[in-house]
Amino acid sequence: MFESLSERLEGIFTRLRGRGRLDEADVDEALREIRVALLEADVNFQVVRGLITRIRERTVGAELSKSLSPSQQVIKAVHEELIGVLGGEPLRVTYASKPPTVVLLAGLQGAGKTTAAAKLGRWFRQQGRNPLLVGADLQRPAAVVQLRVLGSQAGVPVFSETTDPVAVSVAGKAEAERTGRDVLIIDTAGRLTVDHELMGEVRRISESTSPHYTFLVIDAMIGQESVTTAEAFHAALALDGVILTKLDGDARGGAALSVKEVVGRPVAFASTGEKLDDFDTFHPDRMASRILGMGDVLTLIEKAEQTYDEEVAAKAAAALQEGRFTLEDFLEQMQQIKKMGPLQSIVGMLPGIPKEIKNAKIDERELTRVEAIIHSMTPEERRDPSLINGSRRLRIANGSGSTTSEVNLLLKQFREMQRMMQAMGLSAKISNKKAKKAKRGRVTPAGLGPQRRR
Ligand SMILES: Nc1nc2c(ncn2[C@@H]2O[C@H](COP(=O)(O)OP(=O)(O)OP(=O)(O)O)[C@@H](O)[C@H]2O)c(=O)[nH]1
Ligand SMILES: [Mg+2]
Repeated sequence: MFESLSERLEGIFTRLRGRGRLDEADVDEALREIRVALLEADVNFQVVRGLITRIRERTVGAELSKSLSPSQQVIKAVHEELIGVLGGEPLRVTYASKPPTVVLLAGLQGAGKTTAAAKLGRWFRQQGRNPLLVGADLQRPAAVVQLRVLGSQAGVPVFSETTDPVAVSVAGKAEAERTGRDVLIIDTAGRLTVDHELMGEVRRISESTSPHYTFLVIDAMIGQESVTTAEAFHAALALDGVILTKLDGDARGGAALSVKEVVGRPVAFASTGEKLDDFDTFHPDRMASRILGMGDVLTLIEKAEQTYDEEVAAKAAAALQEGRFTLEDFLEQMQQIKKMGPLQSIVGMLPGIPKEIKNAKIDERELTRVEAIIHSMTPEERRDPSLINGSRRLRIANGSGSTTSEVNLLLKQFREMQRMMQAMGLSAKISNKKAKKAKRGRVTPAGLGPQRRR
């Protein structure tokens, strides 16, 4: 998706950059081309109009930043406005104080609801939750079977019974309360078009389960059409967001770029394939960067500057120097790195990194799993992993949806890193002291004991 839009925009920007100074006519011409590119990508015309107006306001006649060239200024404005159109901030799920947190999925036939339900189940497990899936699609007998198959692949139990969709959903919620499942995901029947009967059904399910999140599942492949459908669903159900599926297809991407503005609700999750792992929260900033082409140094540097919290880095460096680097520091560092966007692009941005490292595959899902494992530990365990015995290990594995051997592997990797860092910290200290000692002409370095170990 977005390939042709990306190519078009890149072409426009390359031409802009080729000019030394830009006058108003240059910018207007570029904006005209951007407008056409967006319309051809199937973005809603009103969305395009708003976007172009805002970019123009920011680039023509406005006070230009001293640090950026005029063409960079345009690129920056396009980038930031795209992020806004895509929804700004990614979704942060807040959980119900009285579990379960109920998530209701609705959508047209074949949009990808059942697949998304299982993927969401897996995603919640990775967040350290205990979800329960409810098969409330009783239209087709095969629907519940499909959900059970996907649920078992995701490691999430499925509740269903052959009563009626509302009764199943209510019973599913009671079952979650009874068995201590803290997230309930309800998969509902699809419909060919916005049809009154089925819409009434999903509305009754909603009224009787009071969902905390109601997501509309939309197939990105059907373009503008899906956005109009979304408006109808929103009127009936008060949506919280959209789950956009089949982003791996060759859709032009207009739906992703229009949903937020037209429906007034953001894309919460995006599905990029049939596999359970092809799923994650939707990140407007990463998507905007992807649309503009990741080769763009400006956006990457800007992002790195914005998100890398120097304080955290300084704290970790100090911890490292003192030879105490805990799992908490480790997690904090990883979260910083994740905030900067796809790892691959950051590595690609750094100068002087050997090609074989740049091309190495960095698996962000691996990071997500590590994060889930660390999140499932108590603060004491994070500070002192030696507390983690067999039963604690099992609890952590269950809580994070991983296996005990994965927990073991993480602890082993962490110990190795800690040892490496202690060695580095120690040698930094020794060379510091040596330097000072040499200056003062003293012989024995005092107080330079071995590093404190945990
Ligand atoms: N390529 C690709 N295929 C997907 C994606 N999500 C779902 N699919 C496929 O789309 C088809 C329909 O998915 P379902 O999850 O059954 O859709 P549904 O909305 O539950 O359909 P109904 O229950 O009939 O309304 C299946 O073949 C899925 O494998 C995706 O992100 N990418
Ligand atoms: Mg289904």
